Amino acid sequence: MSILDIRVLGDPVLRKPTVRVNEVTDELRTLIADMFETMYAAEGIGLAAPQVGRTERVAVVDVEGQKFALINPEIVETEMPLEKAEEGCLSIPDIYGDVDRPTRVTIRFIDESGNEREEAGIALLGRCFQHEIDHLDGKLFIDYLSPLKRRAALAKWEKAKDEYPGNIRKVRTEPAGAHNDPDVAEM
Ligand code: K1U
Ligand code: ZN
Repeated sequence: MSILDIRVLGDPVLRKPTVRVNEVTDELRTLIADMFETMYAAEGIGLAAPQVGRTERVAVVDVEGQKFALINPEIVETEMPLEKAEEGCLSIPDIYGDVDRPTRVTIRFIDESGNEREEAGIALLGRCFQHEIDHLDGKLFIDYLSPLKRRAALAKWEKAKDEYPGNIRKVRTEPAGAHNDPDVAEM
């Protein structure tokens, strides 16, 4: 398995709609395994294919042990009211904003075994399903912010984006216990 580079805001791949998958192959399962590994290394709860430079309609999610590989996911039902909560994005590091989303969603997708499934998600799981499906449609959480908050988020990003040459975020793995330890050399 491999940890993949994450594409950050400014990379056109994040704005391209994805292409539906026709067949669940071993190559696709390898991509999914790599996406899970990358998501865990980056300490995220979800990751969509465009975030690793791919155009397949595929995402992975793990919210509190509820783990899903989502192939061709679609939202089939949403339940109101809207609920506001803070979101971040592995492709826009250190930028956060409140997003209103339906409280509960039902999604339909194909799993890694090729079976069609439906799952309902509330709270963080429902939010994560929506955030990842948005990625697959070229949409980012900052698109939901008010003009004022979006401008502030983009101004903050302008200052930070030079840390990511080529719009690439290298995800590092840390040996256990190395986090914030100045005596442990960076890998
Ligand atoms: O797709 C991504 O960019 C991953 C993103 C997913 C997400 C975050 C917040 C709400 C909905 C979806 C992240 O995982 S960013 C990391 C993060 O914000 C987070 C991590 C652990 C618990 C809660 C949030
Ligand atoms: Zn995101």
